[in-house]
Amino acid sequence: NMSEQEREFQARIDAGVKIEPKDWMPEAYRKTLIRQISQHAHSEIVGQLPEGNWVTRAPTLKRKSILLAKIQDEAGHGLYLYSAAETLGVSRDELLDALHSGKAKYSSIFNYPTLSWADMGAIGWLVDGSAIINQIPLCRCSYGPYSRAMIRVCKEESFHARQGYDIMLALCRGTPEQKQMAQDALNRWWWPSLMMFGPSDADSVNSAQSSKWRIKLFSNDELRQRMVDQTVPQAEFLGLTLPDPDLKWNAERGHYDFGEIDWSEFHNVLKGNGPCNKERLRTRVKAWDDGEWFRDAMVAYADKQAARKSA
Ligand code: FAQ
Repeated sequence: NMSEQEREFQARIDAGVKIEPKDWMPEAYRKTLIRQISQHAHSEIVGQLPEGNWVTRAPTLKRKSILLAKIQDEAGHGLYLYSAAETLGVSRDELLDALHSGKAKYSSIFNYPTLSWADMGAIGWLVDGSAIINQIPLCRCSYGPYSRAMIRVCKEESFHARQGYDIMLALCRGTPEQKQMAQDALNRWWWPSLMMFGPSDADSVNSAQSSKWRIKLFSNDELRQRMVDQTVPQAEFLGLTLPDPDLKWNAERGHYDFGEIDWSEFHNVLKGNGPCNKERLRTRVKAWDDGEWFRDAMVAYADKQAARKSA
């Protein structure tokens, strides 16, 4: 029992027409987009923290400047995405409140610790690699501002993935200890990276509606499979082993079969009980509080300029 307006809206989506901020849209479409885009923005912002831990410990000046540039890109993606969410009628303050009070979700992946320099390699390779696989289709999603934001974001993510793989390559061509560091990082980041794609299709509550609205163009499991198929040969080239005894090429399917994901771990991280959830949130809130004087100064300056102009 769709209304006439809803039928027209769905017809535009089916015809591949982009929905723009001032167009009529069902309330649930608006809500779903605010949910996904804001979670995505929060992920970019919190996602700076695990890598931020390694800026002062990067092995060379070159690696340090690359890592800094990458982390700054993530900040830019976050701001871009908050702007896209704001076009849907929500304020940035509301979104940040939800993040800082622990109400909002952000990607599970950023609740794992970064124990060695090799983790910078594994994150770029696997986490940014997964982000690209998830986000390339979003460049064609139905909501104009989100789809356009994704184009630049994906270009930058591909630089991030390359720099990560380059770190892994350097370590794997180094001493046996360095190669072992790379293997250890891969062992720890592999399964959490597969969890980034979300619950299995059978358990994904939002998938059916989001697909209808072309917010999702491929299912969680389809994209996860794409990630596995793409990454296995890359691991082989590095001479590293993926930590999954069930991983095997399936000629009939034309894909790699892989083992069962530990969904209890996934749900535990989503509930706030992952290894670093509390630390990440604490660090994020502290950064926000520490920046208050600066935000206040900006507002005071803007007020002064405005007063001068009207005087
Ligand atoms: N972590 O019904 P579905 C990056 C939630 S990349 C936490 O399948 P949906 C770049 C989900 O929100 C990472 N929560 O949901 C970077 C939902 O909860 P809700 C960010 C998760 O939305 C790299 C519930 O579970 N990328 O930051 C996760 O249809 C390196 C049920 O799930 C994006 O956000 C998870 N892994 O599909 C930065 C991409 N998975 O809201 C720094 C855009 C699921 O009902 C360094 N987002 N949940 O309470 C999406 O494509 C989708 O939102 C999915 C989830 C695929 C993540």
